[in-house]
Amino acid sequence: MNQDLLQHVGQLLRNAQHLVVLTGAGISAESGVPTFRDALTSHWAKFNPQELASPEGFLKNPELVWRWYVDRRHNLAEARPNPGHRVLAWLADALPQVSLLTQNVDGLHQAAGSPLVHELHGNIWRSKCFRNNHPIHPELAAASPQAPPQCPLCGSLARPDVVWFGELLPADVLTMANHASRQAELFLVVGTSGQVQPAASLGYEAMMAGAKVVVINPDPHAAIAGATFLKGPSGEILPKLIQAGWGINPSEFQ
Ligand code: BJW
Repeated sequence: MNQDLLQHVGQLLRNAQHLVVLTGAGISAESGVPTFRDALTSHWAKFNPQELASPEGFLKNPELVWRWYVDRRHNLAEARPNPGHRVLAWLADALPQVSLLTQNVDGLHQAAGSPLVHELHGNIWRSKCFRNNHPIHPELAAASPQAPPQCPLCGSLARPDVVWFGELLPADVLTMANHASRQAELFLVVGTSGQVQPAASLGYEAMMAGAKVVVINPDPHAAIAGATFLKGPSGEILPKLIQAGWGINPSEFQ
């Protein structure tokens, strides 16, 4: 990694009045959580997204979809935040204004101590009913690992409270994300392939409004034209940026 570039971005971070961060599955990869599109180990390398992450797929085979999410929750219960999550939580205290936008549904930013997390694609730990979005109590959801239980209020099937393909993102979260992106001075894009809309447009929106944009990802395909690209895993790069900006040893975030 180019040390001058790390120093430069570390200073940008240190001086940022309003930092906006957009995270994707890659920030949780070092916590052992599979990404969606990486070859071999990702979810979509093994499963068809239309079958598992769409309303049509759920209606076709609710048991299959429900069990996939039960398995993912089971695996996530073992996952712990990594240095990347911890750096972002630390920044919330260190800078005047930080807006954390995540596409992740895993709750690891909250587990790391980030005080306010704007979840664009929902949260896997919550369930709601398919027809009316009635909240489903976590105990009712956990008591039925093989098939979705029925909603006590309307009888429709329970589903995870996440955003599937073809569904609208929560309007309040998306409005906030658009607003923050246009106000950002510095915008970090961490661990996302940038293939899923509308989240993928936020960095461009920020750039159009005058923000400096920095992408952190091991895969150069994730680079954005006009943005600074830092190649590497976020659990390594983010602590190095704190070292460059504040002189804090990266081991503090281990
Ligand atoms: C590391 C790392 C390390 C590895 N450190 N990095 C405009 C044009 C075309 C299509 C559309 C459009 N507008 C809307 C659409 C349709 C659709 C869409 O975008 N489709 C595209 C795929 C073509 N969007 C939607 O349907 C959205 N709804 C919507 O827009 O409503 C209005 C509308 C509907 C229909 C038409 C038009 C308008 C909803 C999107 C919902 C996405 N849902 C999912 C599932 C969530 C629930 C669950 O978890 O099960 O969200 S799909 C999946 O993708 C998940 C993720 O949040 C999302 C993004 O993935 P992410 O995070 O980028 O992961 P990966 O795997 O792709 O990338 C990981 C990256 O990490 C890689 O780059 C690695 O290199 C990197 N990495 N290790 C740092 N250690």
